[in-house]
Amino acid sequence: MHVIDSHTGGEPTRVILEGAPDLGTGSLAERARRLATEHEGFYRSVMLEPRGQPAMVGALLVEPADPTCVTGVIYFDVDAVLGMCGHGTIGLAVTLAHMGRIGLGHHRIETPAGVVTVELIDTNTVTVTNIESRRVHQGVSLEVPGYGSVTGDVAYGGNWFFIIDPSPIPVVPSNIRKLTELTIAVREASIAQGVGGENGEPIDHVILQEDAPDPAVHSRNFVLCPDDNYDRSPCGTGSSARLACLAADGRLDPGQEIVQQSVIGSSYRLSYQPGSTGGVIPSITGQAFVMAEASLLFHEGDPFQAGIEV
Ligand code: PYC
Repeated sequence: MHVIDSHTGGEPTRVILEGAPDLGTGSLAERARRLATEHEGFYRSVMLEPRGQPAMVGALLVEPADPTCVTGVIYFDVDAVLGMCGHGTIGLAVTLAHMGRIGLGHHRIETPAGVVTVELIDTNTVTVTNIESRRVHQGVSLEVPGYGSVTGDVAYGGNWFFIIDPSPIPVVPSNIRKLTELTIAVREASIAQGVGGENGEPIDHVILQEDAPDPAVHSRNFVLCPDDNYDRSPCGTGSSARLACLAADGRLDPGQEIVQQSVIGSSYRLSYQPGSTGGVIPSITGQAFVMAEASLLFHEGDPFQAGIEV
């Protein structure tokens, strides 16, 4: 299996170029469902140690259904197939440029959540214009065992987010274990208490927000992903959901740019334009770097061919 690995603000993306199962034809959403239901063993083996690493997101390249797109892509982590992935799209654009498949300028990419646009600004810098993002519930209270009541917003940015602002625990690297435990408990409480998207979609990511001490930075976040790892980047789809909340609260004007930092201090520049159905069209600018080109080998006699499952 031929792969190219990159990182976006520290968050790894593995683009799969060859050797993946054939997902057939149909919409990207249908093919993503097929990947989720029929090929779990494939995507877990590519993400799990020893071939993968914690927090890694896979980007499986597929034929786009929309011929104006340079490629179709289906993102996944070890535990879920994702609707969209912002850091992954920045990593994918830099990887396609590294392969000579795209040049500087604008390109369309099809994802299960819809078509997104990337602008390759230089070898490493990309702006992603995401699908329309929206807040669907404001100020929802959850009873979180061991933590008490927490209040947050439910918003969509290509994945489903529960966003708590301000975080009850300081968003600093020394608290990563505590932040992880809290956000897992919040996600489990949201599922147990039936809090999700407008059609009952389960919350797959949880965000804790906090004002940043640096006046040049708007805020810092901690983002829990479906695989129970935290996003090393400020999370592109999470930042989109957050922009939808800031816009809905009148805390950020269209076109106004802010800097969003992750818990490890990597950053995105964010802004939005009003969407056509009451949400926002987010722009996310970040940097990615290609780290490795590799062939993954899966030997018959390898006891960890499927990855380390504990
Ligand atoms: O950047 O959208 C994102 C993302 C989702 C999961 C990990 N990163």
